[in-house]
Amino acid sequence: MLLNTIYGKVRNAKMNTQVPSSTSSLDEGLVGNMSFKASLSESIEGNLDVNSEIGVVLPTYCEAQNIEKLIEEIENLNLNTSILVIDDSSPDGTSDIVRKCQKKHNNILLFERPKKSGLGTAITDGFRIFLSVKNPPKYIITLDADYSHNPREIPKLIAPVQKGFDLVVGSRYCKHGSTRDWSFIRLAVSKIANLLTKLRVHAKISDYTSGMRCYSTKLVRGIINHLHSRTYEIQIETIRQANLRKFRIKEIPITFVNRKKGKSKLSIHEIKDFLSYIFSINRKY
Ligand SMILES: Nc1nc2c(ncn2[C@@H]2O[C@H](COP(=O)(O)OP(=O)(O)O)[C@@H](O)[C@H]2O)c(=O)[nH]1
Ligand SMILES: [Mg+2]
Repeated sequence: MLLNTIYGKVRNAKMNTQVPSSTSSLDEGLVGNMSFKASLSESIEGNLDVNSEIGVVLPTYCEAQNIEKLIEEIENLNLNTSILVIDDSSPDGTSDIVRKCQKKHNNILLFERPKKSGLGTAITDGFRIFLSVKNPPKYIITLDADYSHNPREIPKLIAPVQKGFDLVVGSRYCKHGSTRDWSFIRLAVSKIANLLTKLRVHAKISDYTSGMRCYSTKLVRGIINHLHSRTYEIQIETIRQANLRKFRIKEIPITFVNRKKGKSKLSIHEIKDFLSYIFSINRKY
């Protein structure tokens, strides 16, 4: 079950020369079976011999104007990272820009899915891939790829996880957190979503929908089989599952800046999915 989602989406991706010819870099236990293992390693472009302390998952749909600058800034942090881009065959050529970055840096993986399949499944596919490599990273960061999250705030997120927290959420709504350049409507939608969530999920945080986070790999392993979100509700589901399992959660302030390039992918359908998830939450499960 663990990797079925990815397996269902495996396609004949263009191979990068860095992809190892054997599948030995994937964990047999997590990947499940040999044929899947082969399919997965053929679908991910880049060097699967990941041996980094930090895995960064970047979900992208039409982020051609943002992705290169973001990758370069993450590289410039000089942390021990592997960057995994989950792109949904963006028609603006995002994946080709990632391939260009791969020629410059050997720590970039690209998983190109055949069609737009939602932010939620992009994040869980990213988790599964990092859990499946032979040496999974200790920490997994998620970040929007539109530059709303400042990569220079990544070290702030990692520090508490290094001290024993399992999930650190970059929060716009705690003391010293902020949002910039968001429309009144967008801020109102976000605040209402957070208020509704708080009534159902009782984690001690103020921003349930922020996409900038650091997870311990232990937490991701503990909740992966309980994540079923297709779209933006993944942000709530991860916190809810972590909270139910008594993992330690903390938030730290971040500044969220509305994207300057490209368009938001949050559509009315996604808002509907999001609301129906919130209203379907049973407090006990
Ligand atoms: N792979 C993938 N990424 C997505 C999808 N929808 C949104 N994203 C990415 O998720 C991040 C957040 O989306 P965004 O449109 O900025 O949402 P907003 O910040 O809530 O307006 C961005 O990096 C998007 O490119 C999707 O269906 N598939
Ligand atoms: Mg955004």
